[in-house]
Amino acid sequence: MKTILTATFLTCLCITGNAQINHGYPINPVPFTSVKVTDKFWGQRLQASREVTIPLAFNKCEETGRYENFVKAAHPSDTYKVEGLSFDDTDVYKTIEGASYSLQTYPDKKLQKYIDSVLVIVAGAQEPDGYLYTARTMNPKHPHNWAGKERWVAVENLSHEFYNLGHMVEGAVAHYQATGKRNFLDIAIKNANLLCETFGPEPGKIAVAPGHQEVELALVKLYRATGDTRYLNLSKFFLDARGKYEGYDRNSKDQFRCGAYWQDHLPVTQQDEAVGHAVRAGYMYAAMTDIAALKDDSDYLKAVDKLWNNVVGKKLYITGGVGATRHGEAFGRNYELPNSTAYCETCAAIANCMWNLRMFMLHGDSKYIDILERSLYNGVLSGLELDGSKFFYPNVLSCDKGGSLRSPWFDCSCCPSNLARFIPSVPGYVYSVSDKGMYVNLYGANTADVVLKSGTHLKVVQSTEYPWDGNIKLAVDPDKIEAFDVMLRIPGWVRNMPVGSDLYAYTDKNIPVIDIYVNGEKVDYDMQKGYAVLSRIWQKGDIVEFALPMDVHKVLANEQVEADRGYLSIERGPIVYCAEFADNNGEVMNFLMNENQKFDVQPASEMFDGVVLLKDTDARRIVSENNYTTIKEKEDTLTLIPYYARSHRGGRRNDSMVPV
Ligand code: FUB
Ligand code: ZN
Repeated sequence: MKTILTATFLTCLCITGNAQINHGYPINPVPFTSVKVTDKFWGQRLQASREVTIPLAFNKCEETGRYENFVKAAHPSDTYKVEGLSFDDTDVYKTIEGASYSLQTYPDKKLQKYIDSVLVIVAGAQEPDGYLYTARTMNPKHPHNWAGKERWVAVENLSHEFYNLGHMVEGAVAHYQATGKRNFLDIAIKNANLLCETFGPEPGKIAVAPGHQEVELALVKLYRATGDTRYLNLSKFFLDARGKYEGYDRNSKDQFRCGAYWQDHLPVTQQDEAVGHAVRAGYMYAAMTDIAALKDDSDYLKAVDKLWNNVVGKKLYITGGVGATRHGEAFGRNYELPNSTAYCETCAAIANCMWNLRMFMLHGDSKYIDILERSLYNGVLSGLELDGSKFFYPNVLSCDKGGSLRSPWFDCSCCPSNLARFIPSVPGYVYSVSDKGMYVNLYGANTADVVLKSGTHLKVVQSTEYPWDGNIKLAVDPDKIEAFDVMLRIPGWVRNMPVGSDLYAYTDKNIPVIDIYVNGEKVDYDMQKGYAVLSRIWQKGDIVEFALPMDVHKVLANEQVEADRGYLSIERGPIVYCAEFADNNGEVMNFLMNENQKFDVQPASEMFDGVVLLKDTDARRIVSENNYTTIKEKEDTLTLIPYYARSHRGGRRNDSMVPV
């Protein structure tokens, strides 16, 4: 017998129009603007993002004085007390980024006008040479206490000057691509140019390693948007600068003093274990993957491969979340994956998706999309209230009775604004193209206009009830008859490979054969790197059909994960499940599980946003009787809900999250 794995619950872009942009990768995602979501699951989330999350984040920026910081910076005074966090500006930038994505699919003049008005105050805060950092500019004599006395002296520490610029650039590129207007892009370019003039390997310039990575991947985006190679070179320069700083005590056991906290303990090409702050790491690994691809750099390539193997082999939660400890918001030791104290910051799950998309674009292997999908449906969505109005910062895998509830905002609100920008970008993760043809990576009902590398346009219509049902129908309509490959991802959860490492394994070892039909006829296909490759001459009206078996899997963690010994986790399709008090007579910790346990699959369209429940009507739990003198097993029904849907029915709120 195994006991069940948690308490309150239990876990058991580039973007313009339709053009393909050269990412420097052999595989390019189909821009999200070319993919129109037609299903309920993602349709609801996109709508909530547009109607709730983005307006809420803008309101919070106003209400909490984030806009006012820009106004103050336009009229500095040594009477201003610089409050909040040194990266509060980024919530404004990230929300503009999300709103810009939203504008591309749902044009909205009022929203565009609102953003323009915000950009007026942002522009007002920029110093004449391009520097833009309200935490200093509003009161240069007494800047924020993380800012350092002078510009950039604390950039290797907590000033976040480069982190702010990174989010500014990402927001500005998105805004430019959405609107064609340069009012944000020019601000970001001016600031980025100041960096190019100030930092770099040339004599007289400063060499530093940014204390919070983000600017590196943003500079790559700016390079792609402008073609200016200075940005690409500066990105690599910042990455190469890591591991050289002498200010740390490398032997210190305190992670904040040893440089590992911000991945500055070794040159990036020598890093092979994911350590330190998980969001910093995720953004850095994403940027390293960009450099590996764009500069064709084999040292970078080897490093990201090793880091990926470490994360996926030893440091990944079953939810696709990363970051085991609140102390330093950081990765733990290998196999250190506690459940009730898991950190799993929402931003880290987002960073994990961003990194894994890039790894796929580089290698064309579905194992990266498996991680992306796992993080997306579980680690990321768990951070978001179903109606888009509240957020989790850490995402624990188990908690006490009553549990915790999502909050509308935090003192440190990185996660809400990250969700505001990430969710509208999700349709951009569905399809990709290479010289060979089209990859279908994520499943969900949508229509897409895919431009192959040959220039041929495909109208693709995907029909499915995924993630609840594995039947998938794909209409592929090329505008001319052409030979190419359609590569269908056969998820790891179908192929007995939950995560592409031995960190997790299913108790059942079945690998079902997937029959694929084109125009009603069963076709042969090759399996390559996790894709069923359909090579044929395609023509208008071709229909592909197949079914991904949605078995309920019981998952065992590697024995070395001490926290999971004796526990099972349950999943079906891409969804990780949990048990919550509300469905289980107020108690879930005492259920017993075994490897032969069977679950009924019960659609519950009335619950949450319409979910599928898993029920075992023959489950057993341990109860005590006679004032704890007798312990016995009792039959009961165990009900599981999707992990992402937990914490909607009571608990405590914690709005005061700040970095530790
Ligand atoms: O430091 C900026 C952001 O605040 C980090 O990415 C989050 O982990 C939070 O600490
Ligand atoms: Zn965050």
